[in-house]
Amino acid sequence: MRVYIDGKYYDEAKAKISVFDHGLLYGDGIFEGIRAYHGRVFKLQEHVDRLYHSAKALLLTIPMSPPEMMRAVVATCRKNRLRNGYIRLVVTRGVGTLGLNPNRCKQGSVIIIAGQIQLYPEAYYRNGLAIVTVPTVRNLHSALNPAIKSLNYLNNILAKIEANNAGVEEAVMLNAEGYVAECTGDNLFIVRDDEVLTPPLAAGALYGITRRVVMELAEEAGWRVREPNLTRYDLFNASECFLTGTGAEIVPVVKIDGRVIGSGKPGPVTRQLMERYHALTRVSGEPI
Ligand code: PXG
Repeated sequence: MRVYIDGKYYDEAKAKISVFDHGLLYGDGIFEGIRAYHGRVFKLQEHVDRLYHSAKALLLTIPMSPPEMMRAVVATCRKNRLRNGYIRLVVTRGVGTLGLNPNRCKQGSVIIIAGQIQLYPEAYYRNGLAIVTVPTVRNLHSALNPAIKSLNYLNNILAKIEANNAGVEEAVMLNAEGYVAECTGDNLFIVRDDEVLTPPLAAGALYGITRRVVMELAEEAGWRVREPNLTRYDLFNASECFLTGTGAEIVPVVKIDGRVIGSGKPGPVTRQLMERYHALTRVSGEPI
């Protein structure tokens, strides 16, 4: 594998970043996780736009333009002959001093890794996933806005540890008011009375690109899509529940905090959205 760092390609073993990079010292940086399907990068423009929005929020200057970034991603895929896989795009604040002042960092670093991703095991897509709500509250948007896809993912990692301790793979994170925000690496949806519902972004969720695609697909299929605040009670009494994310795609949820959701099997709306999503990934994206 050849890894892109600041305009050059390095062998995996030589792809290294300084220990004085503020991305390492403080989690001061941003990232994107992108998928390639059938020789096309899926929703590349949307991921690059979100990257630049994260950068804007952190006053982080990315040392290249968005079109240059798109070309670098495609070029890295080509270099690695990647047709189906996962692209991790990272921008760090760059090398600075041991103090946290970001102004001491002269230039940000851009890293592009084109590899593979471990999806959830196939059985979860067929049979559904059990998840739990966890005590770790989602970051307040007034503290560290969950819309920023920053390298500081400890809030999510703490929740993931709590999910693992409970013997499940994913955690539902609530915000400080107790409303559902999202999961540690996925957005959450429920189906109720022929409506497809997902928490509003202001509840403390990442502006998920898969979330947006799924909302569009659901509307096209004729379901009403809304973004109300949701409580645990709403999740327990949903007829269906599923998670969305670049890595996970659409994964059905059949149990939350021990409560069986709907029939206890992936529901018809979820299954139809999964089909429509896969169909879209077969035909759409930036050619490599
Ligand atoms: N919420 C959070 C906190 C995320 O990190 C999503 C929602 C889904 O957003 P997208 O735009 O991907 O639909 C994410 C994205 C991984 C992995 O390795 C995680 C994500 C993406 C790709 C891989 O676990 N999270």
